[in-house]
Amino acid sequence: MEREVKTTCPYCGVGCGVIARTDDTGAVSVKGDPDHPANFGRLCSKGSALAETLSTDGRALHPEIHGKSVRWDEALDLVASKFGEAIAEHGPDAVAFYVSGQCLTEDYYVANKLMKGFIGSGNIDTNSRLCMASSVAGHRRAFGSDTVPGCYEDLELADLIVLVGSNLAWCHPVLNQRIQAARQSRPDLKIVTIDPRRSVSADLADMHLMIKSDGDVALFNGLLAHLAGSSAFDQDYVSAHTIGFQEALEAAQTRSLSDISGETGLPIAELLAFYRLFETTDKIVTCYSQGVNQSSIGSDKVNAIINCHLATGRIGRPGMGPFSLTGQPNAMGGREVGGLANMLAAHMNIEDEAARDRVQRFWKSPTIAARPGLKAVEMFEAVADGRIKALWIMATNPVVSMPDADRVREAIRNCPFVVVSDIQKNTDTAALAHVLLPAAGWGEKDGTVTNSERRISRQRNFLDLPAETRPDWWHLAEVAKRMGFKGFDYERPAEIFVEHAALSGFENDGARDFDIGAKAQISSDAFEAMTPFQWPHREGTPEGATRFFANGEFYTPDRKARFIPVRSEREERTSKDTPFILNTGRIRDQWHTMTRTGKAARLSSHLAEPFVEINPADATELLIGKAGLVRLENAFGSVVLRALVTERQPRGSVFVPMHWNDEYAANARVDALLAPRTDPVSGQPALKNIGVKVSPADIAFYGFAVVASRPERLDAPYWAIAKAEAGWRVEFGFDKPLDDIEAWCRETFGLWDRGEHLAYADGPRQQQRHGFFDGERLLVAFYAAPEPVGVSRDWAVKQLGLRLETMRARVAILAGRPGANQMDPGATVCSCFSVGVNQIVGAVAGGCHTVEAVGKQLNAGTNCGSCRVEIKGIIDGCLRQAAE
Ligand SMILES: Nc1nc2c(c(=O)[nH]1)N[C@H]1C(S)=C(S)[C@@H](COP(=O)(O)OP(=O)(O)OC[C@H]3O[C@@H](n4cnc5c(=O)[nH]c(N)nc54)[C@H](O)[C@@H]3O)O[C@H]1N2
Ligand SMILES: Nc1nc2c(c(=O)[nH]1)N[C@H]1C(S)=C(S)[C@@H](COP(=O)(O)OP(=O)(O)OC[C@H]3O[C@@H](n4cnc5c(=O)[nH]c(N)nc54)[C@H](O)[C@@H]3O)O[C@H]1N2
Ligand code: SF4
Ligand SMILES: [Mo]
Repeated sequence: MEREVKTTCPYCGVGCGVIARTDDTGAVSVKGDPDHPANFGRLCSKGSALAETLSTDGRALHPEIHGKSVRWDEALDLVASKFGEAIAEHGPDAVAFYVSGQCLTEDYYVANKLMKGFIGSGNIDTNSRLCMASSVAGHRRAFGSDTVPGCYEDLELADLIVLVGSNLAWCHPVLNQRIQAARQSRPDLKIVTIDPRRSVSADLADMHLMIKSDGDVALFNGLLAHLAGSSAFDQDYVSAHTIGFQEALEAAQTRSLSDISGETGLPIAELLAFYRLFETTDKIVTCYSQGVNQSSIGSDKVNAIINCHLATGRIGRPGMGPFSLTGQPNAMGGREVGGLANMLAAHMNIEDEAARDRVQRFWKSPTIAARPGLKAVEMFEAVADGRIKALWIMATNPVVSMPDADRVREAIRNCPFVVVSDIQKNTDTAALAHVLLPAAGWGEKDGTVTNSERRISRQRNFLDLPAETRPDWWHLAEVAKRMGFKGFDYERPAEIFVEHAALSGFENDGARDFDIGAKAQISSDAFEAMTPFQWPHREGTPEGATRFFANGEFYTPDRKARFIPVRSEREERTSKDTPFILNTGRIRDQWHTMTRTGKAARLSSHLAEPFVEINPADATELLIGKAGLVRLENAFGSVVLRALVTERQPRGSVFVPMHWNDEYAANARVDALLAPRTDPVSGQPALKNIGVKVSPADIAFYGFAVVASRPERLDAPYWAIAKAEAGWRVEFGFDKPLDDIEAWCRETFGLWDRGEHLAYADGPRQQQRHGFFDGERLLVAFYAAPEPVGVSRDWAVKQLGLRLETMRARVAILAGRPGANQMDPGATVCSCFSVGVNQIVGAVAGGCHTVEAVGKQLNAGTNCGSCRVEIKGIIDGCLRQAAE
């Protein structure tokens, strides 16, 4: 029977509403929920491809101990007894939980309650430490609470949006779509992007400040000094609702304009243009993300931004305010429950004795953590030096995503007892688990998440739990019960949610920002039917849009905000041996460590390989050819990646996506190169600025393969594999030519006695082409050459699914490109409709000179719209070429 369920996207912090439809055959399709106030029906490429990531390929389906399936009881008993023993022998601080902004609020709540209230340690931290900690610290320093003052509507109401260290177009695409739509109706809406590289978001901006890495404190201090003497300064607001302006101003004034120009790398004229725009526009929202947070001076960057909004009173009013964009679907929910090691619960401070007493009374718990626990980087250091005897990792993949990733891997490997709760079996982290607990994934689990604008939405299940998978809260509650703790007899998420809501309102009386007391009494049915709402939602108040701080009322003891004097300076991270700045981040169609998005062919086609973006002049100087392979290294580690030579990258700096890992590439975990260096206030690691050496990789022979089934093991100095429609595509790099390619292929691709073999070698250019067929079906095509292989990848992968009836068709595979009568779509640009660059070029040649016209003809860019900038670039390029 056909069924539609309203749920929420499990990827970014925009928190889009999704309608999942299951048809008679059980097939699932998704569309945007037109009634959800985050997206009003829109979705991005990742959201629209959700149904393609639901297969049980690679799923963890049974509890395992040392890789062997066991009964749940056995696994849970072992976890409870190992944690119990470690605590009995070494005390509660000898155990730790490392959880995730991808846990639902209910999972998170139970994890925090168990660790802080029952085990009695603060040692629960989360991947949000790598993500939101500097924002949390900045908010708490300025506002006395971790409060995001505004809401999404402000982005549409603003006249100026400043994106600081945010690639919104790729990382919060639906917010970008909302802004672009607002701009269509109000072309005066200006956008400024502040980013050391020209991201796609910078392409969309009216002004791009190509700032030096970590130049932001200088930039915003300069802005504060500028505003102080301008008409934009709001003396009334500053006097009535803040303290510390003078000290902050003095700190800001220590730099002259030319100092700021030096520290930011921006010409004075550009600085002044930005400062004047900020001065003369009233309705400003400053959005910031990881270019701000993931820095050794991240908290100061946050406060330097907030200072400018406080000084102009532009906060908490429609169209105005500082806006921290959250990364993960439930980064906010995790902060609400107190999932960070230095928080307690429900936005109460762990250092506050009265708060500890209040939470302990509420939980009726035997104990309460007396002090903050270890923050992520410290936690893995404690694992490495043996202080942590038992570690539970849930919904995060630290072997890939933590800085100093090789050392983190060793630490986990050597830890006496490691539990991993994950949905996938073979992640780089799950591979090291003593006990693997199979978790329910998106579509199977049930609970709530909170998005960037403090809106709480339901994630609902519409699929049965596969095999023995169980939700994360259940893993935790079962272990808690087995450890002898009372207060974990939950039967469903609704019971956990109402307890969390009750704690938020408990002895609150308006003293704490986070209060959803109005939901403390709701029934399971009401929870089931709950529609998205913003917090706060105090008992006895109506639901509605909420903003904070237009009239002060901050959460400090005197209810005034604090200006924070910020004096930190940008530090040079490069050296003679490591002269390049390594910057890292995200691409449009992959999510973090790819455990889900890597399953969708559509999402793997946009950028199918780990790569390093490098400026053409640097590439030339280092003798790095177009599509050559490059080694990046420093004292921490090394990686090998494909060169993407591009003007988007400034000289002296390279950009690498964070996504690739050992499941998808030989040696591309970029976090192996990152120092475990953190912001002193927030403990957030600096993931965007480290020195590296860049050189051509020692590769003498290249290969490219399309294969019908994934090879068990790949062995080459360089390989990278990506899902394709009817199989996989694999890139190779070897340090010397292969002697016997047929034998190598048979061994690598498991074609022992199978596969009719066709081969072609091009003598002078030493190109080799091999095809292996099972009747009319292509099993493997392998192309090799002494230089990067010039095969049409997108054409080649399409051949996997075809019936190659004639010998002629099979021989044509060896050509590596389509025949004269066939179209080569070229590299995918629009992943929603699988439209390639050549098709777009064709449409332009045929007279489509606007993005809309191309959309009409090919559908490209008409769904999520994330590729519209790229399409425009292709049109512009074609027209320019035609004009030259
Ligand atoms: N497609 C996709 N979307 C995602 C995610 C994903 O994995 N894939 N992950 C989600 C998560 S968890 C997060 S946290 C967000 C992150 O969202 P973003 O923060 O927007 O993404 P990043 O690419 O990490 O970094 C943003 C930009 O910061 C710039 N930057 C680097 N150093 C500096 C600096 O010193 N100053 C300034 N001003 N800018 C700098 C980088 O060049 C980069 O373009 O994305 C969320 N959305
Ligand atoms: N170099 C560099 N490193 C970075 C960053 C960067 O910009 N640059 N960004 C940092 C940031 S902001 C973030 S947020 C992190 C993200 O890094 P991670 O959290 O490590 O990345 P994910 O791939 O999202 O990991 C989620 C894991 O949970 C599993 N999973 C999915 N759903 C569920 C579920 O319902 N239950 C359970 N138990 N498991 C589930 C997935 O299979 C996967 O293994 O990376 C950080 N690391
Ligand atoms: S913007 Fe995309 S990834 Fe983010 S919540 Fe919406 S659909 Fe999901
Ligand atoms: Mo994040």
